[in-house]
Amino acid sequence: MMATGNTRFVRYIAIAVVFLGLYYFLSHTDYHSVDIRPGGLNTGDVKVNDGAVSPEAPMAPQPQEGSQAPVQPGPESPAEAPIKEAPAAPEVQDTPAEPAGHAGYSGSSKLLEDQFGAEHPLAMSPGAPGWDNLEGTDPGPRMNATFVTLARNSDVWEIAKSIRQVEDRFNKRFNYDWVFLNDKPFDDTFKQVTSSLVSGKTHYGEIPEEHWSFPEWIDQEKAKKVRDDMKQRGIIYGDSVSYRHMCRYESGFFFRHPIMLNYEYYWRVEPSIELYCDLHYDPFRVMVEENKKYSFVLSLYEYPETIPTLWDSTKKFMKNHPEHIAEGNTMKFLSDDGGETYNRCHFWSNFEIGSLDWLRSDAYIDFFTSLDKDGGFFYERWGDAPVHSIGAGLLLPKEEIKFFNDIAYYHNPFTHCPTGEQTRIDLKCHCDPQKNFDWKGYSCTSRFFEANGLEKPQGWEQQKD
Ligand SMILES: Nc1nc2c(ncn2[C@@H]2O[C@H](COP(=O)(O)OP(=O)(O)OP(=O)(O)O)[C@@H](O)[C@H]2O)c(=O)[nH]1
Ligand SMILES: *[C@@H]1O[C@H](CO)[C@@H](O)[C@H](O)[C@H]1NC(C)=O
Ligand SMILES: [Mg+2]
Repeated sequence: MMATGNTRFVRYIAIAVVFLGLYYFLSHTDYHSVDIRPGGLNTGDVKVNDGAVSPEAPMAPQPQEGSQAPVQPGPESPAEAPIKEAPAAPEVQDTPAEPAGHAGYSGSSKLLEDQFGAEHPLAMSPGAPGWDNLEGTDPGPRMNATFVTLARNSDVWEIAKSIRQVEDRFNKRFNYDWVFLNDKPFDDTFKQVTSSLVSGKTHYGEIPEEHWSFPEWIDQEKAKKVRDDMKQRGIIYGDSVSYRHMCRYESGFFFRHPIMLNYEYYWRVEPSIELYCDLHYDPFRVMVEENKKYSFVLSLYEYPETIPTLWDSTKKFMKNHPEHIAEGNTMKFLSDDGGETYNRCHFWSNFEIGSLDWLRSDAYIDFFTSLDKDGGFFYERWGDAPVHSIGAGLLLPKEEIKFFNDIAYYHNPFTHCPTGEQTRIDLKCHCDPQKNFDWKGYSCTSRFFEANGLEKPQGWEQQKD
């Protein structure tokens, strides 16, 4: 009697565990095709390299070729998954009817906000409902958004470090997708390591050649002379061809990659960055609710040697396309003489949360296309940071650009550590406030505040030098 009962009990548990494991596996894996919309923007034929190892029959236990330890939990070892993984996935138990991270998702971010936002208001400050809930999956709505990283295979360990911090401080509760883009195919190590660290789905895209090469109107000899000259003058990345392709790609193409067409908002993450504070709320949702199109955490002055004629090209664009220049824009951030000259202020674009729909708008595309025709990505060394910044500054009304004080961030050599002692304690920050760059002489963030009539956070005077 007793023995029979026990056996049955054990069998029930075994079945339950297998199903949980299977469910966890299915809801955390995206080794199938991305839904890529045909047509739309002119992106050419692109090979989308989606998913990691053995996309066919991912259910069958696959022996790993040339394997080290299996870095990836679910997919490679489904036989182990139930025991190892199921208990560590509380979201599976919380919302058994919905895939994790996409509960109730339907339609555009705005629509979704109207449908579900009221039940789960953003936890913007201590004491707000949900503020103390930093475990488990966030019950609120998700935006139509993704992380995006441009990287080489050799960047794997530095991007792994970045991902881990983004996950620990934010995404483990939100499970947003992560798109990786590369001018070469990603290798298995890159895919295994990154997909094991990201809590959302991962997508791997190859960049079409026409987005990572010299356009036909570029004079190769002239471009080469510039690189030699810049090398002599010791300008950073001045002699690099790939750095120029990278800057042009980030300026004008990443948001048109077929995989990116599936999203409305992006958060750009680079290798080797740090995130220093807990994020209690979803910044994508802040962008949607506050109707922001572009955001930053650090700003500074550009090296003049890299952009001698960028402002001339910008003025030409403004003259040819007055219809794209926003009323109430942020020209004051970019120019001290009403647009005559550029003061070289720019948002540091290695961090960005922004609207893909804005980058895909006629206004921005016309702006980029006009600059691209002038050739400065190759005849000089225009960076994507001043290009995005001038675009945002002129094409958007100033209310649509956001400064995220709460997102503490480091990319060599600058730190944004939130101003305000109480803020840093509330957010469990581990950055040194003395290193905060915001109010120092070489930062442009003061100018942004002044241009927008914003009040600087308490304690900023103490961090001036
Ligand atoms: N696929 C690919 N990615 C690149 C290439 N060059 C740069 N990247 C990526 O583009 C982004 C910017 O490049 P970085 O080398 O970080 O440039 P940076 O931030 O100006 O300079 P650092 O101070 O060196 O970080 C990073 O995410 C890189 O991984 C390249 O040739 N191919
Ligand atoms: C997200 O946005 C993209 C781009 O606008 C759109 O094509 C896609 O259908 C949206 N996805 C969802 C699930 O609404
Ligand atoms: Mg970098």
